[in-house]
Amino acid sequence: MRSSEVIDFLKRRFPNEPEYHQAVEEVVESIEDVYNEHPEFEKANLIERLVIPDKIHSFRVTWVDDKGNVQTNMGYRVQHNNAIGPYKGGIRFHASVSPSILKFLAFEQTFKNALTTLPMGGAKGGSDFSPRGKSDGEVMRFCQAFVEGLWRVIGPNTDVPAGDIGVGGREIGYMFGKYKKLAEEFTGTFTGKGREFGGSLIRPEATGYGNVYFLLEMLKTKNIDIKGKKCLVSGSGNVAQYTCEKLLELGAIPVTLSDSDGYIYDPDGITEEKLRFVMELKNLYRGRIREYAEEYGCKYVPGARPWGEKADIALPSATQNEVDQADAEALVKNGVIAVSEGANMPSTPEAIAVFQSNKILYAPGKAANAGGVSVSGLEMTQNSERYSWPAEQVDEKLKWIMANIHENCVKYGTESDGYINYVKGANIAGFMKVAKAIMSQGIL
Ligand code: NDP
Ligand code: 2IT
Repeated sequence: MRSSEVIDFLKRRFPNEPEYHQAVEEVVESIEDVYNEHPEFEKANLIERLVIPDKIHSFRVTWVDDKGNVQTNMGYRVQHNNAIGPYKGGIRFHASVSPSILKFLAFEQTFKNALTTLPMGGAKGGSDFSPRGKSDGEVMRFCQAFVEGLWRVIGPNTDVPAGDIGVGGREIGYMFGKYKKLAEEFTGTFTGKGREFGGSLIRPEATGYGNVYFLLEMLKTKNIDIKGKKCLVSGSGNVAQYTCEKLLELGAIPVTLSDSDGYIYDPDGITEEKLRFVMELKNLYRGRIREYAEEYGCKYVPGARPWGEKADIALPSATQNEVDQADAEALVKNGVIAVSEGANMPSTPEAIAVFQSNKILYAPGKAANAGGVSVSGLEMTQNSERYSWPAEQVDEKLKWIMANIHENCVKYGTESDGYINYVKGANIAGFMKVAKAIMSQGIL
């Protein structure tokens, strides 16, 4: 297998899907050598079977807005691979959602889920519906219409969706309710549910907390203390909020947050009280991050990302390709020691090359943000047991899983000069697990 040929083939066969090509290229490049040590993989054409999703469902979603107008959106579920467990992965509602974006996310999810130690395959779904500016009623009617198109292809042992951009506790509640009604059964078919109906404690916190736990493991390899470190965080949604919460608990100082309109820079640090303000602003009033600057009198930069500010650590937690080469160069120039990705594929390939050639600690999303889906996996376990575990127990398991993922990255990613290539480590560890499972199950 030659990675360049695989990418050429994908580009010819599935043109105009740049995010999908980008995600596949990163993985295929780093597994090339290991793959070629196994002639049985080539014989089974494993690579094509691994990069092309098992199934893609697409459907029209029709709903009625508050003015009585009939609206349409597209709905999708990409079921990438179920070799090691039922399909599992989030649902994204955002105007930019396309088959390319969901194919990249489902592909990444397959390897991420393999790293978690739990039995979950990879999937992703969503819609080009934008919740921005929509009323609660509109969001509910949209979610219900979306599940009408989706419900037949999901189930507790088939495919278990969860949240992602634009999908949080509110949306999961509406989707779960509709699913329960259509399927006429109460099962754990969605994760990230409300606590009252089977949601796991710590699931809302898990992605952000998990990313900080992974960061701690990376810092440990260099005997660096997180206390007092200034941190650039992007986004201001679920992942960004709980990243800040854990950073604060550990004595680090988050100084930025952002949304799709711009970023705030608070040199005094985002304190617990200010974070509560952000949570209310974003989760209840659904306002803009600009309002933080108005409330606390700090800098707001419209139409920009926070990577030019001076800090020690960066935690991109908004969206894909939000850190480009120039951003990465600015971060390195300002002395950043670690970049740990809460978002999926936030760094472009050129940005990753800058981090790695400067030998800074750099963790790709599929390792660093795996805490979210890990606690989703633990929610599935609790639902199967019809039981719920205390928060401390879930948090302990999350810490253990993040440490285990880190250990695997070190095992498969340490280079001859001692530098830990976390991209290579995560990709090889995830790939080998899925590859072995596919090979054992025959040609399907
Ligand atoms: P939310 O919808 O809660 O928050 C997303 C945040 O990112 C918002 O502040 C949003 O701003 C901003 N954002 C979204 N799209 C863009 C864009 N195109 N440009 C600039 N800013 C943007 O989502 P999450 O916090 O759940 O997800 C954030 C990232 O983390 C995503 O990459 C997701 O895939 C990843 N992730 C999420 C997990 C989870 O458990 N939720 C698990 C693992 C990864 P605005 O309000 O203006 O839209
Ligand atoms: O990207 C991700 O890992 C998620 N959005 C969470 C998926 C999940 O099933 O919890």
